[in-house]
Amino acid sequence: MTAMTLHILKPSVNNMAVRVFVRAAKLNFVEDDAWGKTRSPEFLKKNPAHMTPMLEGAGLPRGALWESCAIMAYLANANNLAKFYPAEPARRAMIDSAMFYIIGTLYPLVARATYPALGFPQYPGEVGATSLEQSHKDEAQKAATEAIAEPLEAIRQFFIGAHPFIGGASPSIADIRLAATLEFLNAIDYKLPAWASQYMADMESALGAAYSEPAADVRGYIAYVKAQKK
Ligand SMILES: N[C@@H](CCC(=O)N[C@@H](CS)C(=O)NCC(=O)O)C(=O)O
Repeated sequence: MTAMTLHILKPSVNNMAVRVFVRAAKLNFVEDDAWGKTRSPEFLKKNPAHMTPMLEGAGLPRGALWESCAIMAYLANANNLAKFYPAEPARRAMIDSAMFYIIGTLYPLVARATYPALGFPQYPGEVGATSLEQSHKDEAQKAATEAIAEPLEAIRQFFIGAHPFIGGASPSIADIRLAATLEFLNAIDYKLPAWASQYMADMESALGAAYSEPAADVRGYIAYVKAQKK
């Protein structure tokens, strides 16, 4: 089977999620580092949203697919990987619900809390992207940081419960998305609750190099950014 191409940006946790998944699932892929290319005419022709991760491969109706969770769900479906994304509708719905909650509620807070420290641009309309004084931006960043605890606890209570992972005994694509998201919190030395620190350790131990290798790119970027500030 021809290898699919995954266009990626190494410091990004949105990208890390898919990079971990394709390794954990042992899929046949090649990675293209899209650094500096996402706004090029060639890339925009394939993907007008200029977003990575972007999957390119045979069988995709428009030739390309973006959004990390959609890519993982598609690849799990296409390769019958029920271990990562259960086929039974109600169990699958829980994974979908967790992923949408992570992407729609948790990640925007993590982005507002960490992007200023990471040197990433914030989204239009957010305080951090305005010309307001720094004190307002600091206040917004603090509010976002404080708000992270609530969705995190909801995820623990509702999706993880008594099991080690959202997927139950083994990590699902929602777990991969959650763990990758939490990696960025190291940029602000966020103190995770004890259960979440244990969860992160369990994820890395369950997935091994499939997790550690892409995580090293994110961690390396965070270490670089922190070193610049010293
Ligand atoms: N919700 C998307 C977010 C993707 C995203 O924001 N990608 C950023 C990197 S973190 C990107 O590719 N930016 C390049 C650009 O916009 O030109 C996902 O989970 O895949």
